[in-house]
Amino acid sequence: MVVDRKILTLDEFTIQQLRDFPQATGELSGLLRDIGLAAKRVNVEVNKAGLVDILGDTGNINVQGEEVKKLDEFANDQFVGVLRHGISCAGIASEELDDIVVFNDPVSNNSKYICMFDPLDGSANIDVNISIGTIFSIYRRVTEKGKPAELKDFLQPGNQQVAAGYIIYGSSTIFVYGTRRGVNGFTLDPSIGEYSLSHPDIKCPESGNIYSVNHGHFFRYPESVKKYIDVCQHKNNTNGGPYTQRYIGSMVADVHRNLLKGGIFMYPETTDKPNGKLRLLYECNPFAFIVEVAGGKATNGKERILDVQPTELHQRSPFFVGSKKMMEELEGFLNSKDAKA
Ligand code: P6P
Repeated sequence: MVVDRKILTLDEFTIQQLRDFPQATGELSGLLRDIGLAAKRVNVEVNKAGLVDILGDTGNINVQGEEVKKLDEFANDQFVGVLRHGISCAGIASEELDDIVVFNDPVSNNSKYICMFDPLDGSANIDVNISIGTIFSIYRRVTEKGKPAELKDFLQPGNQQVAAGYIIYGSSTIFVYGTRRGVNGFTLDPSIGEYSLSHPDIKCPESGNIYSVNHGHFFRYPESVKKYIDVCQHKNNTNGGPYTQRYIGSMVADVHRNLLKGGIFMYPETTDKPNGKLRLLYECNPFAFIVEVAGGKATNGKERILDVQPTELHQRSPFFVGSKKMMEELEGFLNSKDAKA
């Protein structure tokens, strides 16, 4: 039997990465495997949503003041459960939980990583069958191993991320993660129940023609952002062709498309949301890390977003992310003198 070794599973890929770092403990591989397992369980429910009583609201409101969907809660339970019972994570933070969860058992306390995630981003789209996703971010803890993790392990700038990724539950289920060595995508093969390498060494095209923004908020955006959107509507893009606007209100789907095809995703601050809507720690930073490793750029409108020192677990941030040349064109407007007026 000829085995095609080119089609590596996620586990084979992460273990092969260990070959290049003999001193590595394999903990990161284990953590990614745990996240992948939880995502498989979420995927099963997402794929049959509508057939079973898992759609709709729980009647609860999360720390963000948003209605908690049954699938949100289910997804959160899967990730917390797998990571708590794994051996590679000292604690987690989640969009669905007010505070950090420190696993505080001898094995978990001896883990060197913590993980933050949005267990099911875009949940408002669940009931209408639009692609949704899980976003995760992994840091090395800064507190002493052997002791319980603390809040300071989570309030690290995004430039300290060891790895970040997302799972998009769409026409297929794709697990994308990046480390400083690169970004790779793995498509879930239902026939073997494994994620198989399908998008090796993802690079974000330097330019593109897609701009993603919610036009419904247009008149509440800063003037500099309005001017850039005006360019997108009236002028050719940095490739020389016309722009196209694509925005489906599910960040994982919008950013995944732009990462592969080239484009820019914007969730600016507005007059009614001066800090924007998206969360810095488990939405903005993971995608900023992935897109930067893939060759793109990410900012909060004022600075490289990965350099922002977080102060609160669920703090929000304006967010602009995408192809290098498109981001540089946007920054020309954001940094212009009248933008600072
Ligand atoms: P708006 C989904 O609720 C989400 O957090 C992101 O996935 C998405 O990009 C954004 O909000 C959409 O927000 O205000 O455009 O509906």
